[in-house]
Amino acid sequence: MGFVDYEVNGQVGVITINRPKALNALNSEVLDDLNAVFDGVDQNEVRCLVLTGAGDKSFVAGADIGEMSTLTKEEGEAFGKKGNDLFRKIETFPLPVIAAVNGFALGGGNEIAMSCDFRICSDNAVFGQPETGLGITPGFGGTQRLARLVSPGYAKQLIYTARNIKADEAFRIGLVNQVTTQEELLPTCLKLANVIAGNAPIAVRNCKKAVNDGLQVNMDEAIVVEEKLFGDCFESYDQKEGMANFLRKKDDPAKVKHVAFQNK
Ligand code: DAK
Repeated sequence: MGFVDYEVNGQVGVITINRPKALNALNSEVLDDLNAVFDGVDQNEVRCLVLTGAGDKSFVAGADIGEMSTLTKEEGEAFGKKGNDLFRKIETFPLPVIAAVNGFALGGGNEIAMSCDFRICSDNAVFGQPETGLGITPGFGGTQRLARLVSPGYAKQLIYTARNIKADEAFRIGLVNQVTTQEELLPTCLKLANVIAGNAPIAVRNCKKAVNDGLQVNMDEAIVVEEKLFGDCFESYDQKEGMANFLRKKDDPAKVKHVAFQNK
C-alpha cells in the first residue's frame, strides 16, 4: 500500500504510516491507505494491532498543512469527515490497537494516537495540539478525546496554548502508559500485543466494547452494557475451556495445560 505498510507476525499486525519525508503527515492518500489497511485486517488471524510511524523522528506530525492550506469550506469538511470516520473506525475497531509513538505526535498525530486503545512512546516523543497557532481548532476529535483522556483542565491548557509536551509530561498526565527508549519501543509494544493476543479474543473484544460503550452512558446503563457482553462470553469455546482449565488446575496442578483460545 502506497503510504502504509502492514505486516503480520503470528497473531499481531503492525501498521506503519510510511511517509517519513513529511514526518508521516496525514494527507488524503495516507488516510485512504490507512482506511484500506484496517478494512483488510483478517480478524480471524490477527488478535492485536500496533500502529506506528516510519523513521526514528516522527510518529505523525499532524494533518498535511500543505494540503489543508488551500481547502475550501466544503473540501475542509470532506477532509475532516475522512479523518474522523477513519479515527472512529480505529477507536471502535474490534481488535485492540496500541499506538507505538516514535517521535512527533502533533495535531492529527496526537489525535490518531488517542483513537488507539492506549499509547506507549519513546523518550524522544513530543505531543501537542498546535492548531490554535494555525488559526483552526483540532479537527480530528482532539478537543473531545484529549479532554476524556487527561483532565478537561489540562486538555484545555494544552489546546489553548498550542504548547508541545515531551514524553515525561505525557506520561505524568496519563496520555501515555509507558515511556521507553527508542530501541525498546517496538519490542515493548509487540510484547504487550502478544500478551493480549494470548488471551481469549472474544473476551478481549468484548472488554474493548464494554469500556468504549460504557463510557458514553451513565453508570446504570454502563453496567447493563457490561452484563450483556459478559453474557455473550458464555456461548464461547474460550470461556468453557478457560474455566475448565482453572478447575483442572485446582483438581491436580499436573493437569494444567496451555489454553489455546480459539476465537469462537
Ligand atoms: N504537514 C505537511 N508537511 C509537514 C508537516 C505537516 N503537518 N510536518 C512536517 N512536514 C514536513 C516539512 O514541511 C518538511 O518538508 P520539506 O520541507 O523537507 O519538504 C519535512 O516534513 C520535515 O519537517 P521540518 O524540516 O519542519 O523538520 P523539523 O525537525 O525542523 O521540525 C516539526 C519538525 C514537527 C517541529 C515541524 O515540522 C512542524 O512544526 N511541523 C508541523 C507540526 C504541526 O503543526 N502539526 C499540526 C498540524 S495541524 C480538520 C482536520 C484535521 C486537522 C484540522 C482540521 N478538519 C476538520 C478539516 C488537523 C490539523 C493538524 O494536524
